[in-house]
Amino acid sequence: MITLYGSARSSAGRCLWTLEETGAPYTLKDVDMRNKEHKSPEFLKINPNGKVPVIVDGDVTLFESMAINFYLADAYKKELLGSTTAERGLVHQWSFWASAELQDPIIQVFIQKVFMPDDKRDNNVIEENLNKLPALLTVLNDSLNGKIYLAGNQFTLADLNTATVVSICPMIGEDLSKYPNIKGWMSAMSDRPAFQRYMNLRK
Ligand SMILES: N[C@@H](CCC(=O)N[C@@H](CS)C(=O)NCC(=O)O)C(=O)O
Repeated sequence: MITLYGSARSSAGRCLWTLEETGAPYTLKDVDMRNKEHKSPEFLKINPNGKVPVIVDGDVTLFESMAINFYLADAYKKELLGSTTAERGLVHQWSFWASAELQDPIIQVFIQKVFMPDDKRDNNVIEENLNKLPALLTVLNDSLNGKIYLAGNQFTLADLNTATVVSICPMIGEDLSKYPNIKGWMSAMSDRPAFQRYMNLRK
């Protein structure tokens, strides 16, 4: 049985969505971050970084949400990895792009707008990072031209790993209606039963 440590509202969310897509049985173990459970000696044994998510699956213990997703797909639903070498290349490309390029500016704005008290909020950080988004979102929007999925003709981790980052945009006030292909693609993502089950766990 797989155990996923973390809450649906954290980076563990993308692993939860992947688990729901695979259909593999799992247990979700909430980590009480307010009480610093993620820094406890017990937790540090499974992730010395003191962060969620972590999965334990038999002898396998893994941290880093994207790596966990690749492991889950490889172990439980290989279609999510793409069906040809070229598709697998694209799945890696979009997953690395989402985590290395798109995620940071979005998270920087999210931290300032959602977590920072009014008197500590740095509007320069917000502006600087919001300014990075049009170029990035245009790349994604243009890449989706005439396409349903980011890699090949089926849903893969390219879509899931990228969509989990894009899904933060409305929470930081980034208007996606300027990007019709992204809007349509996100709407197809949210129609997926596994996505809906994951969203129910966020409530
Ligand atoms: N790159 C990591 C990021 C994990 C991460 O930053 N998790 C946050 C919650 S969303 C966390 O545990 N933060 C606690 C801390 O930094 O002390 C991943 O994708 O798994």
